Amino acid sequence: MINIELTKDDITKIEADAIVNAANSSLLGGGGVDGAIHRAGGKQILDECIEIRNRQGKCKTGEAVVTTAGNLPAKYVIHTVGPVWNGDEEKCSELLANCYQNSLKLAESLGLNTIAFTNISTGVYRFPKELAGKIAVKEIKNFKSEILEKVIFVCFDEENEEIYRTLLKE
Ligand code: AR6
Repeated sequence: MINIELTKDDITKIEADAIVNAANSSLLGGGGVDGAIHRAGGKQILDECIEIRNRQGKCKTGEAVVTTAGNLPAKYVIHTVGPVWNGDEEKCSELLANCYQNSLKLAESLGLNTIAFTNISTGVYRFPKELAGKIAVKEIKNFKSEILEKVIFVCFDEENEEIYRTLLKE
């Protein structure tokens, strides 16, 4: 079973095998956590994102790609593209679940033991935080792995931290 931890922190400081970035489909960076990761990780991350774009085109919503973590303490950055909340609960929930599943599968295919997630889509993309938290926790709990040992939920704001604290007690 995967061990789940919760912390309130800046994900760029986390020492995990992989940290998961809430990117956009351009893969070319942006604001929020994406901006923070590219700023702290350095140009190598963007260079690899550009290589991926040249190879496969844009990253679709719900999918995930991996790059080096550059100057960050993590080994890899997994970039996933969350859905922009548009009120279609069923479709948005499915796409957000795909983000978690595809990131976990990618980490497993690389033989990684620890992975740290941001609260994907709950910033600029306006996904309701409570529902996003429920989906995140459910997807981790349902993921069966012989390789992954630990998932860290890295919350940046108090509201998300409180939501996850409650969800993880259940
Ligand atoms: N460490 C951990 N979490 C953070 C950090 C950080 N340093 N900074 C922000 N968060 P957002 P989205 C939290 O907006 O909603 C970007 O421009 C934040 O509190 O970063 O998926 C991309 O390029 C929130 O809970 O991502 C896309 O265009 C969570 O990270 C778009 O934003 C996600 O907020 C993606 O929007």
